[in-house]
Amino acid sequence: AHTKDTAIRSIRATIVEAPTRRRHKLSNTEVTHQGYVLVRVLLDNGVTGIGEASTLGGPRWAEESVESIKAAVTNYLGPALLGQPALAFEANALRMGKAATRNFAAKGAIESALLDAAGKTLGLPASALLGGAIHERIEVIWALASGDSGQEVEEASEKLRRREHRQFKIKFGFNRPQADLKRLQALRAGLGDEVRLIVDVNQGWTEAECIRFMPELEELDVALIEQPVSALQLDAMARVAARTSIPLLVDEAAFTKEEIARAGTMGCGSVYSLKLVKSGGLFEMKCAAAVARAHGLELYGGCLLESSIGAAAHLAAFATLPKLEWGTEHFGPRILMEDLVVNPIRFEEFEICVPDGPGLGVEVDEDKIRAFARKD
Ligand code: MUC
Ligand code: MG
Repeated sequence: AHTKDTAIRSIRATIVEAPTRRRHKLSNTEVTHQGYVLVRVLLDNGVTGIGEASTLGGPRWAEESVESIKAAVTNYLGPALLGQPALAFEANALRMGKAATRNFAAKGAIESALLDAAGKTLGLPASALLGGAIHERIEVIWALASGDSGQEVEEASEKLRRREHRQFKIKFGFNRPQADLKRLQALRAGLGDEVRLIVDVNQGWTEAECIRFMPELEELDVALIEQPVSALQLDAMARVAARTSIPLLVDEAAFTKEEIARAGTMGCGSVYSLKLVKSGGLFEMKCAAAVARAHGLELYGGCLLESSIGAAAHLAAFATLPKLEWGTEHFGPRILMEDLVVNPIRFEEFEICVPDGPGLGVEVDEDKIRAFARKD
């Protein structure tokens, strides 16, 4: 239906601040609300599409803030696409690349919205436009980030009991390393030896701290260490990777394909975290996966605490990858007090279900969006 006229008529951006169930801490920030920019595209055929750009505590995890994303969409990226066919994904990405360098979260949200609108027009899931889904469900990790080990053992135990998650990522770096290690000991003791624990330091340690504290992480059978040192210290990260028996996960250190290639060549880690906020588009995220793979890196489906809208976009691409060794951490829909869609993504038997409806397969909850929209 309406496939003839997929010209892009309008692109609008709305800032939304959605409350989280608990405080979520990282090395350099903490959040009680998730800041998103929702991008809506309208095509000439009357079909609308939605995409989401996620941030964490302002322009801290990456350089983009909700304000900068909205400005980039409204003033530069949106105008570059008006009148273009929604299905011209590659050409539209080129146009966005000419209109603005980087601004990956903004570009990723627009492309997601175009995939949603195109999929709805064609009656196909976004994954079909990305090469076709190979997987219907993906193992899903939960993050522990309150910093209170008693509360975290309780939270994780509940997830285990409900058979929602059996792998946990523990956020490090907002305490002294010694305090974080105590917390990790308590988690290992409280959750048992079977549970897979991953540690994300979010660049919080120096190389010296890694040398000192990695043996303890090995002792506690940590499965993966994410971005222990500064994203800019590739040499240090490579030396750390060479010293420890635990694989390192490259996160903030590599956004673009070139950065992934460099990190891979230098041996900065052996797993890569895929994120829309780093790739700037779902097609580009698949290219990132290929480059990482070609450098011998395994793949991890990263997140930035997206709602079901952003999670659905990531899942559409993840589902098309032959292999995602470490599964995904798209627990974002469940950390929100209220999700932004009327049909939240389902979590079953330790897995997240890839939506299979047209487009992103989620339906926006307009009341929630009105309630959480920033009034400015
Ligand atoms: C990150 O650095 O991986 C995603 C989940 C979480 O707890 O932190 C983020 C970002
Ligand atoms: Mg990380």
